[in-house]
Amino acid sequence: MAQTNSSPTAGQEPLRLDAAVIGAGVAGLYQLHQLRQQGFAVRAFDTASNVGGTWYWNRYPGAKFDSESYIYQYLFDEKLYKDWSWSERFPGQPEIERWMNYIADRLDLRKDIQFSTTIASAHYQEATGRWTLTTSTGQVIDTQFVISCCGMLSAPLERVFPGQETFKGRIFHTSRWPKEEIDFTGKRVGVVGTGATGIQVIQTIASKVGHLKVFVRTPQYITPMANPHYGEAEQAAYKQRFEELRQNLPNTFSGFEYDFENGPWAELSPERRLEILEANWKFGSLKLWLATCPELFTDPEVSEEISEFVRKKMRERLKDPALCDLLIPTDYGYGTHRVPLESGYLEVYHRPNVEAVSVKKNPIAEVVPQGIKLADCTIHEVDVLILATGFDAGSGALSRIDVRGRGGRSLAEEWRRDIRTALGLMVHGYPNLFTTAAPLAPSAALCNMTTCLQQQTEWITSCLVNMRSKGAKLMEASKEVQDDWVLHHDEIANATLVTKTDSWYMGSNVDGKPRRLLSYIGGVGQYKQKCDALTSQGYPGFSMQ
Ligand code: NA7
Repeated sequence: MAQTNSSPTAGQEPLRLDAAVIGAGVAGLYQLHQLRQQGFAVRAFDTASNVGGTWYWNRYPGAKFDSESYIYQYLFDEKLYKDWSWSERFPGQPEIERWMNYIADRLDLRKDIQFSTTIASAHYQEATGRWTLTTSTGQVIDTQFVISCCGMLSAPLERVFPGQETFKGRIFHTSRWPKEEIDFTGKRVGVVGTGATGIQVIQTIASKVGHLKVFVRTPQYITPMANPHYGEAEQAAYKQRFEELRQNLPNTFSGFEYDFENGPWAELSPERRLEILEANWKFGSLKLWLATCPELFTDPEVSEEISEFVRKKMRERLKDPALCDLLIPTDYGYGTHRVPLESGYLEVYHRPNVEAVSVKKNPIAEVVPQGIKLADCTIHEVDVLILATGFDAGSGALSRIDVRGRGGRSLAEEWRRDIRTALGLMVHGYPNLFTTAAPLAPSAALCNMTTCLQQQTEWITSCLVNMRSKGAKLMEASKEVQDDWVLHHDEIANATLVTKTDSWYMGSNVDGKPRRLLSYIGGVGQYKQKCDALTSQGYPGFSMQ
């Protein structure tokens, strides 16, 4: 195996690898571990100075899981699972980052990770059938396989408004939050964005700032988080379920522990429906969204019924009619984009130091030195500006690398025209490039990420091992298999209400991004079956030579 922990400089001989893994988050760490176990010369690269991926970068106040902690863990090793104990059901970023460090240390992964290294380009070489990767400092890597583990929410939308550079206070994007403590005492703070991130920030800092202005464009349906503390008894209880979780999670609709179990919604009495909705609401997780009934995603009447259930809950908490108008969605259905969990988010707006500013009809025009200027020229003065403005999701991370496949074709250019993949695992024209959390797989959005990333990285490992046993050097998705997958994906996606709503799920948050549901919505279990069938049938539609 190659020694991969030397410190690189430009001008050195290219580093020769079997596999280069881009990213040292949930997918990258496990991919590295698996390939190393299989005896491949592999190194992971990450821009960050430490492991964690999403959980390294998103260290903004209040960042936490929306997945239950005990299902976000890896399930490939019982002892690794059970030797870690969570302090609560939905812990915060510091604890999650500690867990990722625990994984890196326990599996002794650091010696094969090159931190503070950005892969700037990845070019396929027709002559050798290998890839040349170049880092932003000029280091060259010559590798047979490239495995993208760079995450589906890792390309932040940071330059959102003209004039940001003129702002005289500090400006933060949530996913590039500094490591040092930020003191908000007495400060006038503006937050743009009320997605899952904005909500976590807002509910966390409201009591710490002098004055908070939240600029609201699209209101969100919320679901309250029930977040009990875990002592030894609770930890022992969930650990006991290891085998059950390991068996079940990969076969559910969304990779969570719950699944649809109520039967056809239309056959339930109104009383029974309400009972289910109340129980799922009280459960305090994403269950209301992901396991009430599949009709929520496809049937406008069911969608409206459940949306109205949530609106009523929100109205009960938001006493002021003006706030109800501003903060309760009416023009799209519950769960047609990501549902955020919250803890006291709505009540924040009752605080005297918090103000919601609607920017729907009067949008933000620019950032000026003293704050935010709206289209009607009103200026909202703030000392600190927090942009919780989201990501170029799914395709963004890979598109920001200059990826060139056969004949110099550019992945970024192709995806600017149309985002197509073969099961979100490969792209036609880019042999030996494997992708995780890429478009058109459940891991692009609709999944408990660790469930899906384990499944994808295991599929990739098994593929590489299969190739090696056959003496094959090159694998590529045919155009036909990719076209078939896109067709299948679109058929399922277009039958849902998700495709009728604007959000990062549809790419509509990025100007000019092709509109397509980023995530496969046929279900995590069904997706796994399709991937497993490819393996067992010898990868039909993929060339292996
Ligand atoms: P999201 O969900 O994409 O949210 C971004 C927010 O920023 C959303 O409220 C946007 O409003 C708002 N936004 C973006 N640009 C503007 C402008 N120009 N003016 C006003 N408001 C704007 O990102 P998050 O980081 O919250 O969450 C991403 C995922 O991370 C989340 O779904 C979880 O899976 C984890 P809009 O809705 O576009 O009107």
